[in-house]
Amino acid sequence: MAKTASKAAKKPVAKKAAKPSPKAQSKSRAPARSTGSASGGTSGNKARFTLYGMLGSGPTYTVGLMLSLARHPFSYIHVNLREGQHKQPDYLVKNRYGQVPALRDGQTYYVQSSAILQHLADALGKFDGKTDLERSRIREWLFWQWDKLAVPVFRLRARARGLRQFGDEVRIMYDTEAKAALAALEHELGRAEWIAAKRPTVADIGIYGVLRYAAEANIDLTPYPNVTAWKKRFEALPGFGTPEQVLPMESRLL
Ligand SMILES: N[C@@H](CCC(=O)N[C@@H](CS)C(=O)NCC(=O)O)C(=O)O
Repeated sequence: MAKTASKAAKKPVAKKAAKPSPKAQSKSRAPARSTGSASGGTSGNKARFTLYGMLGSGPTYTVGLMLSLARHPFSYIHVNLREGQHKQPDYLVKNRYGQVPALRDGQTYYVQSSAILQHLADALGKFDGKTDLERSRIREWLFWQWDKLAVPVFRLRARARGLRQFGDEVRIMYDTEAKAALAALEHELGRAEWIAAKRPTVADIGIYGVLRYAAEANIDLTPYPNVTAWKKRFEALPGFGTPEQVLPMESRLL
């Protein structure tokens, strides 16, 4: 956790690794070889997990948030998107899509934030579904989130930050899409406290990782009282942290 983060976080990430599930224990823990690259070497890195990402990235935050909520410390490598590090061959071997985040677990790199969430839920035995039906619901919501919610919210946020340019017609289209997605979520959260089960799961974490940025995308959540109440409940979970509390600005090896 970044210096500033450790002070501000309500309940910072535990210093000791959480006890892994038996499933997780059977997985390789051998540290990956150092890349020695501009994308960040991991020489001397003792942590099981290394997150590659960027503080401003919502999908990177989602993965950091999961690790924070699971009370699992992680090393962090800052990937400089402005300098195009995410398109360099030494990063592309970690993430074939040339995007952040990537998560190293032992010798293996995992990519796509929703897939990483599911890997972590499985590996750590936390925020997962307890039955096949719950796990299926979680997958549904994580697919829905990228299909209907994340795209309009992140595009509008990128426009507001000057990272993407498009006219009012497109802005209105994304705004309409975001509102339709929020209406669906509002309806669902009128029936249950958490999105996919009777307790928080990676579906909540994935969706929170998008809605955290609603204000930056100029999306007002006040017309959605169930969503607003759920957001508050989520922020009260032990281990919760804001992006600045969860992600360091610079690389950090444990
Ligand atoms: N679906 C991907 C989205 C990742 C993504 O959009 N990452 C952005 C930063 S927030 C990125 O790397 N953009 C650079 C690019 O796509 O070239 C995930 O969930 O991991």
